[in-house]
Amino acid sequence: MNHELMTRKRIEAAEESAPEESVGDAIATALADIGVTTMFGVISIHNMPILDAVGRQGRIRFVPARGEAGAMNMADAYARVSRSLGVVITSTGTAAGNAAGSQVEALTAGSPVLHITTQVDREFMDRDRAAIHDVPRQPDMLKAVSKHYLRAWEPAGAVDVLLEAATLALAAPSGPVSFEIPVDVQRLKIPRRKIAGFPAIPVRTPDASRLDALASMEHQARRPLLWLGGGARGAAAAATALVERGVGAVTSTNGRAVVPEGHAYSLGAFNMTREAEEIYAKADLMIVVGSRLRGNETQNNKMRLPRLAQIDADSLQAGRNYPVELFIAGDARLALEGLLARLPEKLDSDAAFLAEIGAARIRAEAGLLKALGPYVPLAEALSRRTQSGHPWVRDVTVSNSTFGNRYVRLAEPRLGVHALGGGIGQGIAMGVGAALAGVPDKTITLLGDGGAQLMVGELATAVDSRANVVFVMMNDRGYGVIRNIQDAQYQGRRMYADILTPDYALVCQSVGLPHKRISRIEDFEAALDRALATPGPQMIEVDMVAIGPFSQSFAGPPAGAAGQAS
Ligand SMILES: Cc1ncc(C[n+]2csc(CCOP(=O)(O)OP(=O)(O)O)c2C)c(N)n1
Repeated sequence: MNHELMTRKRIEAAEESAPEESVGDAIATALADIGVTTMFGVISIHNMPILDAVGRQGRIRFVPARGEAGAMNMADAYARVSRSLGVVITSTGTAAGNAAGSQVEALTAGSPVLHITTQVDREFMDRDRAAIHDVPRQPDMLKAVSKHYLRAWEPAGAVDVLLEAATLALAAPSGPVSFEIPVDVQRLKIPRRKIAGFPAIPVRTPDASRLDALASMEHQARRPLLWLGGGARGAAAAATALVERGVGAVTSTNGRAVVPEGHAYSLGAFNMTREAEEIYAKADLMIVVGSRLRGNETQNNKMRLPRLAQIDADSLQAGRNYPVELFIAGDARLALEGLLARLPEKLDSDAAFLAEIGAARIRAEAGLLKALGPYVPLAEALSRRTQSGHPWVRDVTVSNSTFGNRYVRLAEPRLGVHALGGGIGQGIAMGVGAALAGVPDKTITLLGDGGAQLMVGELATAVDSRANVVFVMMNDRGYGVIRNIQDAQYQGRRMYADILTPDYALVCQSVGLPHKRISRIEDFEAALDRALATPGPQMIEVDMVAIGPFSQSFAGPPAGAAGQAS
């Protein structure tokens, strides 16, 4: 060991046993103490007291993303797949702003993400004094994309504010929480302290008399259905038990696999098909659990649904999109367990109705396959693999809107990650975050060539972090869905959709990412198996120009329901 290194080690050892430590060190310690093992972000002058401590302490794996948008997507996907807190750290100003678009997605999906961001020194903060990296109304920006926003004003309270932010992110309805800490606060000293694990997360217990009322509605119903959303992800066992007793099920895209996707009494996520509408027309009760009944899954709330009861952890969501006869505020799992306790082992449901549900799903699946044309073997190969437990991450691309979102089966709800808010370009980073979330099976990530261009830099992060992910890029050279919408609604005027697409073989080569281009669909399955069997990131590029179009073109959601169907 050379002299300089020995001196540094001695100083570090002395600092570690000192009764005081910097707030930056205390933040790093507290995160590790509450169980954070991985965090994502970009280092910068305003967060270096924290990240230097993270590095020195060596208790948390820090994944350096190439941009804050990617870092946020990584933390979001990590949170969804690990079912724990995702942590991202950014710098103040532009850096926090870069994360904002991806934080919209975390907010939409209700992901428990802790966004640690910073501020200029307190004497310049909020005053428009033109400090470097300053944005005078940063809190307004953060509040707009956060479930909650908290600032650590003083060193003495910094760790407690951090713990509160982490707790708020996880408490249902979960969501991203921004924690802002000025850089001068990070440098100040506070007494050393040890945190004994994660603070208790408050759980909202549903009201017993309301559950009685729901049980009596259920008793009267002969053709009951559950509509399960992302908020029901933690209630899979209770939801499945209800289905076993004779309640049919349908899920939102974010609630997929809350009930096993191939269950005979489940429509899966085929929730807006003609077959589904026929089932809704026959049902005499629908219990909506943890779902927003989103516009792109209900024809902008025009789709006819039966008599509704609703369970949600957020009482502000009561009847927001459809009028409901009964609303129960509370935790989804506790509410469904409470309902099970009030119902007989076997419900007196109409057996013919239940049988029709599975049959309707099979018809809907067959209809979907017909629309895929040459891509049927690809969809089938992916579905065969994902069913065994691979995380299935998808960007907004035609292949997801058609088959990825509903046909390719999930083994568990947490294994499905997609851009719920419809924003393109988040798939590469989400694939990295999902791959680092501790699932042994390799992550499979579906990309479009247009969206991928927003985040090519994160391919370097995938390689650097040795993320165990296969990227499947559906390359139709341009914005396919936009072209389809232009054909359907704008007399084929191809404005701004035929963009230059990089040569992804060269892009991959430049960062050392193994790449395989497929020009014949029959080569896909073997390439997928090879990529799954080889550790580390891999890219399979599907040349859609060579293989040809889908047999039915997908032109987005029905006109009037703005945005890309997801
Ligand atoms: C952040 C964001 N910007 C713009 C859009 C509009 N948009 C929706 S799909 C799309 C094209 C995506 O192209 P690609 O990734 O190649 O997938 P494809 O449609 O070809 O399947 C665009 C620009 C969007 N949804 N999100």
